Amino acid sequence: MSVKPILTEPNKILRQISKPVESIGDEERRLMDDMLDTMYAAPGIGLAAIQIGVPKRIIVMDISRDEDKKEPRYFVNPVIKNNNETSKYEEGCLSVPDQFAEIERPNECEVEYLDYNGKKQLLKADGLLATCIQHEMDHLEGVLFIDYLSKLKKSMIIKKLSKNKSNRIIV
Ligand code: K1U
Ligand code: ZN
Repeated sequence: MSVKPILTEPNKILRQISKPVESIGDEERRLMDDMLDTMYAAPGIGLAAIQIGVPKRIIVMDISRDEDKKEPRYFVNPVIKNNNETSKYEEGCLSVPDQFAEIERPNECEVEYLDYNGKKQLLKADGLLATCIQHEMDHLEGVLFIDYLSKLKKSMIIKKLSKNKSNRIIV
C-alpha cells in the first residue's frame, strides 16, 4: 500500500470522465488500498481514483472523526439518486488546495455500488456523507466544486492555483 501524489487544478486529467470497472480483482483492491492511504495521509475524508490519475469509477471515503476508529467505505461504479430538497455545506477538495466554498446540493441521496469485495450495496445517506458522496461522484464526471461558483470566483481560484504551481521549487 502506498501514498500517491494528488493531482491539483488546473490539470486536464481531472476533467476526464472516469470509466466503469469491469471486475474487481487484486489490481482494483490494490488501487483502493492506495487511495485510502493517500486520503488518510492528505488528510481528507474522500478521494476519487481520478485524483491520483486513474480514470476508473472508484471512490473511497471515511467521514468518521475518531482517529482510532476508522470506518473506510469503498464505492465501485456508484450510481446515485438524489432527493429534491437541498442544503448548503462548506466543501473543500484535495485537488483544489486551501480553497473552501458553500455549495448547495441535495441533502439526501441513495447510492447503489459495488463494495471492496464486489458485492452490490445500496446506501441511503444524508448530511456530510451525502455531500461527500455527491462531491466524489462529480469527480467521476470531471466536475470540481469550483464549477458551481460564479465565473469570477472560479477564475480567481484557478489563477491563484496556477500561480502557486509555477512558484513551486522543483529539485
Ligand atoms: O478532494 C476530495 O474530494 C476530498 C474532500 C472531500 C469533501 C470534503 C468536504 C465536503 C465535501 C467533500 C476532502 O476531504 S477536503 C478535506 C477535508 O474536508 C477534511 C480534512 C481533514 C479533516 C476533516 C476534513
Ligand atoms: Zn474533491
